[in-house]
Amino acid sequence: MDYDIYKIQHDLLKKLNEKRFYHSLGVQGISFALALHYGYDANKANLAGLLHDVAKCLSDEQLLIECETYHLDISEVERKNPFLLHGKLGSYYAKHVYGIDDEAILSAITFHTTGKPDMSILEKIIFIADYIEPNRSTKQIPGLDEVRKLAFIDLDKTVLLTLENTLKYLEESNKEIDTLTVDTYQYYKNLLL
Ligand code: DGI
Ligand code: FE
Ligand code: FE
Repeated sequence: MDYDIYKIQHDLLKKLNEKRFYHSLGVQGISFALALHYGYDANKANLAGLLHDVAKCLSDEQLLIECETYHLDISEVERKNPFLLHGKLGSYYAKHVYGIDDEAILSAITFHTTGKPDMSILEKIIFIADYIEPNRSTKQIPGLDEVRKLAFIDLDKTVLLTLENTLKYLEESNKEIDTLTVDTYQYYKNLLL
């Protein structure tokens, strides 16, 4: 695997707004660290972390149009909440714009928002890194410091805690919840019983 990270970063500077760009660098760094910590390929995690939100700065309309153009499946929930598609479309970009054919990376990007039951190590790393990267603020996320500590102790427990927080937030703000988010939560809850 030999990608020019610097070149991809430079390209993301054009595709993303400033806040999203720094967020992506934050996720890149913490994904790299988590991978080193858990004995996973750190370069893969680095690349997946950097690219996870590559399709985040598209409008709802653009997300729907592009997903239709590239024949990516759009569920009912996604049609009503198109931002949920940025993982799926991001994965498509990773493959077709950046030439990444590593399925582990592509899948980690696809599922980074909802998670999925029985995630691979890389999927868990990206899912968690997105939540705990250094630019996230303690004001935004309750118990962020604890989640950050836990991430370096137990990935499964951290996935569960992240999902608990996310589902609570979604319920409180009356947002529509994707079945995959609930399924992932149930899976990790049962696993850790
Ligand atoms: O793209 P980011 O903001 O870095 O992070 P993300 O891709 O994890 O998206 C975070 C948002 O996604 C957060 O506000 C919670 C929301 N989310 C996660 N699962 C669901 C969801 N939103 C809805 N409506 N439904 C879900 O199932
Ligand atoms: Fe995202
Ligand atoms: Fe993100």
